[in-house]
Amino acid sequence: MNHLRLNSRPLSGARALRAALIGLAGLIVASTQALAHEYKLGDLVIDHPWSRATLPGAKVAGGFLVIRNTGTTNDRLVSLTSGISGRAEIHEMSVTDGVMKMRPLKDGIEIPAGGEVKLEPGSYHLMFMELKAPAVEGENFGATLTFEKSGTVDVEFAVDKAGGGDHSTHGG
Ligand SMILES: [Cu+2]
Repeated sequence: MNHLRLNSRPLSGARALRAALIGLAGLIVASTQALAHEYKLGDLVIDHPWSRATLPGAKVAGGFLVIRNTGTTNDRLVSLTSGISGRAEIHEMSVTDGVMKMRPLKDGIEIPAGGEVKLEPGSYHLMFMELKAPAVEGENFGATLTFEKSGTVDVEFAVDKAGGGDHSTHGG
């Protein structure tokens, strides 16, 4: 999550303070809702839900995020809903005989105690289907995630550019 790249040259106290303040100001400017946001639900931490801008006429959009389980019991992401789509599913992308395929995980994804699960392009992801509205770059859309033990949480997906997904721009 650290966006600062500190200069390795030794700094005097005053210069170091000034550099720190400038860095902090930059960090505040950079840390808009779209760049870094997280949610807590019981022992779960949901980090930076994001999506990609959809192309005209697209009927589906992906959803990506990281879920950390700081507790001592496993939990499970079992379902989600969103106003942006008629339905939403939890998917897994895999390569079978050299062909990328995705399939819905009807039992959801286990979030192991003390562990984390990354939903990211080419792997586990959320799929918003039967889109009612486009996902627009720079905007957010809401969704409700349901976990087996922890219950439900409302989150906002930050929409990146179409084809975006370089995690270095997302602080994680
Ligand atoms: Cu999918």
